[in-house]
Amino acid sequence: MDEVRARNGHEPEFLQAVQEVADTVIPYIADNEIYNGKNILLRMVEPERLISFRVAWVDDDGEIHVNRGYRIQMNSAIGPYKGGLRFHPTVNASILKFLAFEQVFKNSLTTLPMGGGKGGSDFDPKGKSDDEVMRFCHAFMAELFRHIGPFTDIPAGDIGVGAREIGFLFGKYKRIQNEFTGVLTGKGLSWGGSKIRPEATGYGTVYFAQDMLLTKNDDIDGKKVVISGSGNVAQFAAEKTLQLGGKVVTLSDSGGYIYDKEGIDKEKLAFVMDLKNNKRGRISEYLDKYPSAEYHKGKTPWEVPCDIALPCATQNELNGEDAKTLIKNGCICVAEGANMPSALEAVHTFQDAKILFAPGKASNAGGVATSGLEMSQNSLRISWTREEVDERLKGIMKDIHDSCIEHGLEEDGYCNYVKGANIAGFVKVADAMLAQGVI
Ligand code: NDP
Ligand code: 2IT
Repeated sequence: MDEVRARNGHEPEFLQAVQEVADTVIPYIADNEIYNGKNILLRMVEPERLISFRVAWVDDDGEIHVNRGYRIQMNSAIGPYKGGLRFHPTVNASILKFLAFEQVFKNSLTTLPMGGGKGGSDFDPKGKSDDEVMRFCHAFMAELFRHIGPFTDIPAGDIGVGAREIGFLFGKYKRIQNEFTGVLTGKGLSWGGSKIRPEATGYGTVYFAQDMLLTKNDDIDGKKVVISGSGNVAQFAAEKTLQLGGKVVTLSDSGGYIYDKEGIDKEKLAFVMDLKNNKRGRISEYLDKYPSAEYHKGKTPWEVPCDIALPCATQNELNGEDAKTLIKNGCICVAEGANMPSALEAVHTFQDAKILFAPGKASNAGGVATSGLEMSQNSLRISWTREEVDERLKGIMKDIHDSCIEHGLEEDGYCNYVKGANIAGFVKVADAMLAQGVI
């Protein structure tokens, strides 16, 4: 860690992600001779390639803007780089390096042959017209195209990058390369996309929560569920929770959260999806339609009593105090839909209380796993049915859960899913790196 800190001291999110892995993987390396003296973890924390580039574009008033674009190609030991693109004003090298680092372990856990990468820009899509978003995406791809390809690096969506942005990015790539290939995932169904990919991260998170609860002979039916975020992951986590008989009482965005004690049912969720995806509105507008709900401006939903918490917005959105409040109010299970939403102190608080806690790299892996299934379908030039993709997704989430149990079960029977996910993810990548020599 000293060497990692010395080299990356100005990157707090990246150091946090590395620390969490180091805490569990270093003891494992010490116990397993084949990894000794090979400096594998030190190699894994250095990106294979870090690309940063200018993105200049013109707004609707003819004004020129400059944003910074990135692609971090972290590790390709077990497959081509794979991971999302994030468009958000907070994007910087630290955030993308933490996401790319997590992605390496997550992709390894999926059982599919994918390396890890992440990219994006400090561009803010909020308040921009469709034409402005298109011009930005085209300008972004005008540079990114030379660094990616269906056998090299396959980007997808993340915060601020959904179906609309993937369409513009794909169109530009195809135009420049004169090639129709599966270079991006999250594509539309009529041009190479996979069924269930939009749903996959949220559904997978809930399948994982269900697998965890099953170890206690319990399930989601009848449980009160608090969800943060109201974007892609939150929406489909809510949908699957409802299908399994759970009661969703909160959703949020960066402005605050809504609390609907009667429950956000199917009809109310359809309203939220239209509000966020088509009208690009704010979650506070939920009250215009459902005035009996409460809006808590500037707050996160962790103060609402619940059985299950699904943080699905962004990194470090749940701190140590929030974790204590959740436990005090009876929460028994936390599955992360977002990447690193729980601060380290919160993770330790959950683990000390011995409640079920799944880190994002395990519980939100259904998104990238289904991206892997989209790549397979593109290579085969066929498309599987909804049922077929959903069954595979369920199977992958169960396999990830089994891997966590295999490496994370402690003597008293408590499963440390963080340890399990880190070690299981590490072993596959480390073995490939050993086989490939000093690279
Ligand atoms: P979206 O852009 O669809 O939605 C993001 C949601 O999180 C919005 O409700 C947004 O609110 C909220 N949010 C974003 N930044 C902040 C912030 N700083 N504070 C509070 N709320 C915030 O993104 P996704 O749903 O795709 O992504 C959510 C999380 O899930 C991210 O951590 C992402 O990395 C992770 N993830 C996504 C996957 C995918 O397939 N899409 C796969 C695996 C993980 P607002 O509108 O106000 O910004
Ligand atoms: O964090 C993630 O796993 C994603 N944003 C999805 C990546 C992908 O390639 O589907």
